[in-house]
Amino acid sequence: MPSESNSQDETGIPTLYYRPGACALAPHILLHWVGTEHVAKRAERNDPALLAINPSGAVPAFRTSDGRGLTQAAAIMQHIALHAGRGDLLGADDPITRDEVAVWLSFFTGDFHPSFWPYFVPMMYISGATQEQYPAIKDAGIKLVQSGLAKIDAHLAGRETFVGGAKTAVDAYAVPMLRWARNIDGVDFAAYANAVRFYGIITADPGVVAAMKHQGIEP
Ligand SMILES: N[C@@H](CCC(=O)N[C@@H](CS)C(=O)NCC(=O)O)C(=O)O
Repeated sequence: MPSESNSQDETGIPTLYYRPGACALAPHILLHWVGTEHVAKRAERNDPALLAINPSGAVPAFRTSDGRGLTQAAAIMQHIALHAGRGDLLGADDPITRDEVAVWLSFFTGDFHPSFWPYFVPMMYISGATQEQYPAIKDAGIKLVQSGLAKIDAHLAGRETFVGGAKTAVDAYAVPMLRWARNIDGVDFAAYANAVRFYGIITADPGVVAAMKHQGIEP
């Protein structure tokens, strides 16, 4: 189990900035999988240490062991895996697996994650939106989430991991995404049996359990 703190930055120790349950949970899980000593620090949007890395205040943000600031979950996960000599978590041992990891990480970060935005922040989608317009905007987001879930569910038929026969960064990223999907109104997560089965398996993983416990969240 890697040593982990919630309260302080320590020189030379990589630091992940997160908010509970946000997509930063994915690199947090990866830090546990690789066993790297790290600090995982809850950071509100106005936290100066977070803003120094990402002026938008979005998480995840990451301070590397040599002091560089990184943003973007996929880039942070690649750094964590490669820095720990765990290229296998990116499919590095096999060119086909590597391509598939890239495809699924891009799908999750570029397609599926943004499909939740109309639901979570409907006010972003119409200038001067009124509250009466929110249900229609949220409904559009729910349809996007359902479409993504159908694709995920079909892919997971007969599989315990997204790519190849062992865990990769994709499985870590799937955790916060499927957790959101099962917790929003309007999505019948139970209807996606393969996704439900995968989520049950992955949330019993010790690294996932540890990261969720640190963030104070339940599956
Ligand atoms: N493309 C970015 C997306 C980051 C993102 O949208 N983070 C969300 C949380 S999941 C966030 O912090 N949003 C701004 C906010 O909550 O104020 C990534 O992959 O890291």
